[in-house]
Parts: sequence; C-alpha cells; structure tokens
Amino acid sequence: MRVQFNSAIGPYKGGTRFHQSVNESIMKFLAFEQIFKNSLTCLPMGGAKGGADFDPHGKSDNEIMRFCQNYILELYRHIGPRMDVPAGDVGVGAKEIGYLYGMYKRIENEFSGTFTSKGIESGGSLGRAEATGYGLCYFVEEMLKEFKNDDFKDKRVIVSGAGKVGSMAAEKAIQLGAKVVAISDISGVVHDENGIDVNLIKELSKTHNVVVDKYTLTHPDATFSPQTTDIWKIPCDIALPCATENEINLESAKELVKNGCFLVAEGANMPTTTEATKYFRTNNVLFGPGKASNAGGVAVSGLEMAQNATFQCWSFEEVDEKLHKIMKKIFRRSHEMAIRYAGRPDDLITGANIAGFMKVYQAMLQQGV
Ligand code: NDP
Ligand code: 2IT
Repeated sequence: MRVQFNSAIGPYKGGTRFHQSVNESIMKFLAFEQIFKNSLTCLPMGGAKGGADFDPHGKSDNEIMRFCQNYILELYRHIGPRMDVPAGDVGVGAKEIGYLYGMYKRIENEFSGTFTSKGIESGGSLGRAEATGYGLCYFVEEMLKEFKNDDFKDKRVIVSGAGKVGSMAAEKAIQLGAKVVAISDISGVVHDENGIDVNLIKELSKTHNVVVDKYTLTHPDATFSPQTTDIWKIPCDIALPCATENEINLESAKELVKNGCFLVAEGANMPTTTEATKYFRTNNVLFGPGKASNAGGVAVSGLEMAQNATFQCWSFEEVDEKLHKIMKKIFRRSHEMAIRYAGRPDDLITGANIAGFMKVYQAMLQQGV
C-alpha cells in the first residue's frame, strides 16, 4: 500500500516498510509525520509512506525479489520522479530498493531515479546509508551545545535497533567521542562496558537475521538479555531509540530518568509514547523529536534526487557536509520556533511542529485550498 498525503511543497516522498505490523493506520501516521519532516529539510518534498505486511526475515533473496517485483506491478503507475519517490525504511534497504527499481525500470523503460536509497551503482547517493544515524548525532550535537555547552565526548550512549539507523547512529556517536554501552535488536539487548564493537554489529546486520544474540560469542565480557526493553534500564547519559514505534513507554522513561539519562533523541519514528514524552519533559530531559532529529535520511534522499536529476555524483564528504548543514538548520529553526511560540527554548517538539507546518500551510494557501 502507499499513502500519498501531501504534495504542496514537492513530489510525494517517503519510505517503504516491509514488516508484519504494516497496516493503513500506521502508514497514515507515518505519511503525516513525513510531510512536516520533509518540510523541515527545506528541500522540495511532499509527504508519503508505503509498505506491506511482508516479513523479509528468513526469506531467500529470490523470494524477496519476487515479492518486490509483484509490489511494483501495481505501484508503478502511481510513482515517478516528479510524482512520488519511495525510499527504504524498516525491512527495506538498498537490496530491496534495487529489486523495486529494477522492476519499475523494466516497465517504464527509463532511468529517472524514482527511488532513493538505491545502491551506489544504481544511482544511489554516497552517504545515504549513513544519513539518518549520522544526522541524528549531528542534531544531538546541536542540542548538547545549545542547552548544555557540552558535546558527545565521554558520554554514555545507548542505542536501540541495530539496523540501518541504529548502527550508523552508534558509529557516529563513537566517532564524536562517546562510549556506546548497549545496542539491541528483536532478539534482545547486548551490554558491553568496554564499548560496543560497531563494526561487528554492522557486519552481522547485513542479513535480515537477528544479530545481537551472537555478539557475546566473540565478546565474552558483554552480557545479553533477550528482553528488548531491558536496554532502558542500563545507566546512560544519552538514549537514542532507533528501532520502532512506542519502544519507550512510561515505565522505561522512569528507568532512564532514575539512572541519570539527560537527553533522548528519536532516530526511529515515534519510538516514545505520549506518556513517556511528557515524563521526559517534566523531568527536564532534553528531547529531540523524530521529525526533526531523524530527518537526515530523507534530506539525503532529497540530495540523491538532485544528483539523479542533474546526472551528477557527489563525493561522500560533499554529501555529509550538506547533511551536517541541514541538521544544524533544522535544529536552529525548531529552536527559534520554540522560543517564539512555546516560551520554552528547549521545547523542540512544539518548535519542530510549527517550523515544519508553516511552509506546507503557506504553500497550500498560495495554491488555493
Ligand atoms: P531496519 O529494518 O534497518 O532496522 C530496524 C532494527 O530494529 C533491526 O535491528 C530490528 O531487529 C530492530 N527492532 C525491531 N523491533 C525492535 C524492538 N522492539 N526492540 C529492539 N529492536 C527492534 O530499519 P531502519 O533502521 O531503517 O529503521 C528504524 C527506525 O528508523 C524506524 O522507525 C524507521 O521508520 C525510522 N527511520 C528510518 C529511516 C531510514 O532512512 N531508514 C529514516 C528515518 C527514520 P531485527 O532486524 O532483528 O528485526
Ligand atoms: O522515515 C523516513 O524518513 C524514511 N524512512 C526515509 C524516507 C526517504 O524518503 O528517504
């Protein structure tokens, strides 16, 4: 299915999710969020989301390819480089995008981009695979600088989700001087006080198989718990939920606050329940809302569209620098709106909502409602 929610500021744009939980209600809320997230990037992209309740875990490459091809047999007529540009999301990475784009090309007989997060050889952008996780850390850097006059150095960080977003967030946090002490996937949580070996996590997560439970085989000092929510019980300064919706509930929020966590930034879409979000706010935990903090992925998707449209290939450094600037700008705009409308400079939830909404609202008025 695909929900095309708003195209006031650009072609419909958003990820494709393959997961057994996919239904119309989840797609609608993700597409709705995507409108304002995409607006925050300042790039011309509308909001959409799509997917299927197909579970790629344990499927062969051939089965995944056949599913992708059949998915496109219906979707192809509704997408295009100026109409709707899907990308990856949970369960959909460069491999699946390759199969989807390949089938689209076979039907339409054109090399126009139309999908982002493609493999590099198929027209993908360098830096797209890293973009959401790296962008999240760039956003957190701004939060630390503005509200604490501090940085990542020596901070204890926990990251849920060892997928595309989580593994890259962990990698960048480490590059910026943090110690990532725990990471999780659907099999459970690995806790390593020596610092998580992100290269191993990245290596293991190349397949759709669970990986975290294999970590202790090579890292005997680490401990493993099969309960995914146990990650929120591990003392940390910064928590980066990068797995799925509603993974931090009120109980987990209380554990985090009790153990000294002072900053939470969402790499996933809506990983924090409303009650947990309120608890963070009333306990002075700095909070980065997903539509701002995880916008780096779609921002680099926008840069991939720009490269495809102009037949250019930018270097990793060029893309990463642009991503860094975009994340800083998203923070600045959300912060300004928080000061202006929420009366609380750190209310980035209100700030990002208003900053994202204003452009879409003005475009819709200009175009006649
Ligand atoms: P992936 O499928 O690559 O990774 C998801 C990871 O989360 C996997 O390691 C998965 O484990 C794990 N997981 C799933 N459920 C749980 C759980 N309950 N507890 C702990 N771990 C769990 O997806 P992405 O990294 O692409 O997406 C993650 C989140 O980020 C989603 O909310 C997505 O919408 C959002 N997002 C993604 C962007 C992107 O560009 N990819 C951009 C912006 C937001 P397993 O593999 O074992 O199932
Ligand atoms: O939730 C998201 O922002 C994504 N899955 C990325 C969307 C995109 O079009 O790159």
